Amino acid sequence: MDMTAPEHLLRQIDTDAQETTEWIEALNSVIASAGPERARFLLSQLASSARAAGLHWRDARITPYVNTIRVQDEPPYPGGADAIAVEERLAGILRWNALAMVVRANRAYGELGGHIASYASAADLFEVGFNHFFRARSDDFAGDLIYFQPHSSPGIYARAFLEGRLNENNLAHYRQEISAASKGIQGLSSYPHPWLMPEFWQFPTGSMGIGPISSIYQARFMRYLEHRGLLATQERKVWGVFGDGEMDEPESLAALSLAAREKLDNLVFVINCNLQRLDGPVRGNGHIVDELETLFGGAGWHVIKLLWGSDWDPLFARDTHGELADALTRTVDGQLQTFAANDGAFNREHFFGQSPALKAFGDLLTDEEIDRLKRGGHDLKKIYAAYHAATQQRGRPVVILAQTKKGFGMGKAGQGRMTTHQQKKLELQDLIEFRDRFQLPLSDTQVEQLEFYRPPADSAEMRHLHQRRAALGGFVPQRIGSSTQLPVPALDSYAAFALEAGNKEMSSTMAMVRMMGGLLKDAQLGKHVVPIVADEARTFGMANLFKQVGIYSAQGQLYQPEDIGSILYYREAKDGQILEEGISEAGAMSSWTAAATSYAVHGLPMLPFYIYYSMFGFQRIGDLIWAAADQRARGFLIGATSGRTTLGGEGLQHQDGNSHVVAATIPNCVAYDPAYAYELAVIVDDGMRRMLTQQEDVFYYITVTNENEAQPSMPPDSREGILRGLHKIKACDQTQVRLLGAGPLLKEASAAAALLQEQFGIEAEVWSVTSFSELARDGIACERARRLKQSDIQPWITQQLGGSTAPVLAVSDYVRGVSESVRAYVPAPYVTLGTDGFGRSDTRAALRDFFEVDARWICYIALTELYAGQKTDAEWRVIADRLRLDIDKAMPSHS
Ligand SMILES: Cc1ncc(C[n+]2csc(CCOP(=O)(O)OP(=O)(O)O)c2C)c(N)n1
Repeated sequence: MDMTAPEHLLRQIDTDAQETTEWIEALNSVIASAGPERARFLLSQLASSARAAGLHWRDARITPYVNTIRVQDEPPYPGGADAIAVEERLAGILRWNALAMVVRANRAYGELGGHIASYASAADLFEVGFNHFFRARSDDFAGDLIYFQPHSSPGIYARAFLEGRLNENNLAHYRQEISAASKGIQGLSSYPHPWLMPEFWQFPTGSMGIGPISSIYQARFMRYLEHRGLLATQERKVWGVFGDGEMDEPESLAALSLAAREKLDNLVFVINCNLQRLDGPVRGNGHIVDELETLFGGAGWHVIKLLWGSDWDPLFARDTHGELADALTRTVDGQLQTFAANDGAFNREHFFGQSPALKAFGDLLTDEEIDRLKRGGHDLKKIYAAYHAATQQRGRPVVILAQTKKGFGMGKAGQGRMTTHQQKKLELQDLIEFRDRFQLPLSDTQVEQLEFYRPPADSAEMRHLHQRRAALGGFVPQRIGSSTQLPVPALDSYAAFALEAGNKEMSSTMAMVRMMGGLLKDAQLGKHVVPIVADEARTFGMANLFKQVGIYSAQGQLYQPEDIGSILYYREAKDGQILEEGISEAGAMSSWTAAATSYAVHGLPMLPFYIYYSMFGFQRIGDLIWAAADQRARGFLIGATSGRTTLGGEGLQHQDGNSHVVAATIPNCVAYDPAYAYELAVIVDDGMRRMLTQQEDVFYYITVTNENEAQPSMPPDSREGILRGLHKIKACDQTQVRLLGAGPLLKEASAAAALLQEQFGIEAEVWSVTSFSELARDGIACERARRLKQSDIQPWITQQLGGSTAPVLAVSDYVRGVSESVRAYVPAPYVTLGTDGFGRSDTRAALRDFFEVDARWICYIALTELYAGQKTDAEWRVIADRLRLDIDKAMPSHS
């Protein structure tokens, strides 16, 4: 095996040691006599001279593989050695209970899964947070926000058990939420899910990468609220504890520069660098810590490397020639993992045995001591020093790169093993060794039975735990869901133009933006509205809002905008209301989530409207939307420029015919595809009432388009139908066919009805479908209730279309799957038309012909339904010619 470290880990050769020493001594004397500021100045001068001389020198951004915080700079540990000893015992107990929870569940039901090794490695990082830093929400403080590494959740439950917030029954029902509920017990969700444990978890992090990006935008949103004078953030911190493997997710790193640019010193990342992910090492042939140091440092974060425990300090103190630091710098992560998986004797031979100088270090320790040498992330004192430094940092976010051992304490069964991530069963001997390792007061029988252990109430551990949490304001995590209601303005105060449109031409996007403008002006609600865009405000005609409410910028506006004279000028302001996120849908969505959950996280309800290209929503950032749903978000997602044939010109990657399929799969997402401005107004009004007044944990997805339409006024008695998904807009005496049109294609359905009447003498009713998904949900619920003998109520769509047996033809600008979803509830022959296939660039007329959804195609298909088997092929060709249709063309989804 070639164990040579890669080039970048090798030390550069020193060709003149004496000269090097002179330079270093000169620098040291400047630091001693003139202070660090002067030393930094001189170094900058040297760097610029080097540049001027063409040396192309640049700081490598990687510091040696040792701790950033020097021993002499470590603060004393609160409570001293006694507190450390108690907290170490607590961490051992928590590790045991977390392990027992997972192993028990899997003994009973091998399929349940769960993780032991991740929390085993993270326990000390969490404990220092819980005992000294994570402040709870209390009467006078709104609390720190903590994003927990998802698969460490057993440890968080274990702690809540000691705290008395969960009982043995809860722990015994880890990952058995349904069977627990049937016994009247709260089961424990696999990962942090506010939907499933709404009084416990605040932030869903189970899908890796979502936690990091969400926490950054949360910290930024707190600044936004503060700068707008809506919330005093009281130096509250956002803590994110994440895995080193998780950092490979693009979302994890996507917003690092935003955090630094916005100087988010209210944000601390703790990255648990146990050097392993699920399959194996994160960077077997390098150092993940170095890589992250470069990335975070380069983005402008303050980086704290927390690599080695206090028992290494005496060794480093003797390392005057840097041999030990060098050896650690040279040892790649794959090898560090092997060292973690093996005992003191192995480490003596393979690490300290590398050179006589290293051997001398090894000789200072017994095998047992070598075995117990701690990594920084397992040393409470070192962790405390890092966290303390992080909370003192001003002007920059902080990342702590904490080196740990995966499966810490799991001995041969798991520590540092390749397979440790998925280990959920342990042999009795391994369990006994674990007990001994953490000196747990459990008998062999108790160990075998995997008994949970809670020390007596008057024990030092329990007193300490409660006293520390009391000092920090209570327990975390904890979610408080209820919120103050916000008054919803009367509909005609901001949407009269839509309700009484009188056939004025406008697009639904225009109507949406105008309503938002009105809501922003509302005396009470206005300041709670959060318009969010990802560099498309002008596309949606929102430029007028720039001036009206300003674009949020923590720095205000440090330049004179080019268009200052214009009434729509690009106005950035510290108290600006629009969140302009640049070209980052993931960032904009994270901001939306922060705003949409502010009611619970900050006790301050906000009403976000994120307006975006509908194609770049569910399809691109669907997982962030799913997480927002889990987090019980309340707000509006506005899918603009929607409809595969309605967004002319833009082509295959822009034209959305899919988003309503995905929206329908999210249980608390209420989705609409309205045609008219008045429908939109009714929907927005209803959404606000449900979310802000009735406090329902739902959010709205509404598609709007950029096609100008003659907007009719609202017909009387149409409100219920609009909200339930279907209402009639053109009746006839003796209908022969019913045409259902959704969103922008309602117009084509209406035109088809006219064609049928004028050219074929056929009477056609026209219906507007505002939401296939609401109709389908209602259908599913009614059908189930009927089958289970719970109720006989018919679905809304069945009731509405039940008065006739005339065929029904539905058309939408989405794939047929959307309109097909209601087939079972249509009490007549049912035909669907949709836009299955790839979009392409052309005019709306050409696209609607291509996808066979324009008035002529609707007319032709309706005739084929009405006259099935009654005409010859030749006669159909005549009809097609009359309608100028090419019935020999290829299927759109195949071309
Ligand atoms: C988006 C996503 N992909 C994959 C997973 C499955 N998964 C859960 S934990 C894990 C490994 C995590 O490794 P790391 O972040 O290093 O954390 P550790 O457990 O080592 O502390 C994986 C792949 C997931 N939860 N989310």
